[in-house]
Amino acid sequence: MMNLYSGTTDPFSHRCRIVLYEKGMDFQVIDVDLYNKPEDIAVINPYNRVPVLVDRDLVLYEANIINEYIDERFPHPQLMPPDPIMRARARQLLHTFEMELFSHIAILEENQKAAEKSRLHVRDQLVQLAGIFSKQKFLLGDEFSMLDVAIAPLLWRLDHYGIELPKVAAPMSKYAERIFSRQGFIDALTPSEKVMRR
Ligand SMILES: N[C@@H](CCC(=O)N[C@@H](CS)C(=O)NCC(=O)O)C(=O)O
Repeated sequence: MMNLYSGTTDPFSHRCRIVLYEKGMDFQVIDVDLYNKPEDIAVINPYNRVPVLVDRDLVLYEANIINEYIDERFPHPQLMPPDPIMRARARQLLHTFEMELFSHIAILEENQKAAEKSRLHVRDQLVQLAGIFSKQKFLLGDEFSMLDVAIAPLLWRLDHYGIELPKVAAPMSKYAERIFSRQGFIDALTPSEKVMRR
């Protein structure tokens, strides 16, 4: 059985939990309190961070790497596109999300002075992305994919991060609700995450 070491409020661990629950497979989530981190995390991940996936002899860290492994081991429903060109584009976009969204989330959590600039940057990026949803239901088309998994923990935490979407981004808010109503998403929320959003 796969074991996921997962931070109870960590957006990256949240991504992996979403994939595990969307796949409906057998796994165990081991809750990690980031304020009181057990020493064994540093033993299995040289960067001493969560999430970490342990599947027998295989130990993986980095949320997107873990998620691609789970997607390949349990291909139904498939979350990465089957076509190599589309899959490469999806990976490129996953990288763009890290650079343009999640690196700014790290700044706003750690550096109060730079926080407002990062909030505005994330808000503007989400406003730009909102245009996509006039044509399709999810980021890569009409099917839920790994791109939706990657952005969902951020959308869930917008209030928590103090980011307010303007009216022009209403399609983004509707898209977020579409994700939040999925059973896999609901099941993946920890009690601490459930109270993050009013
Ligand atoms: N790029 C990594 C980011 C993981 C990460 O930054 N994890 C943080 C929590 S948000 C962590 O475990 N930090 C260690 C600590 O807070 O002690 C991933 O995608 O998994």
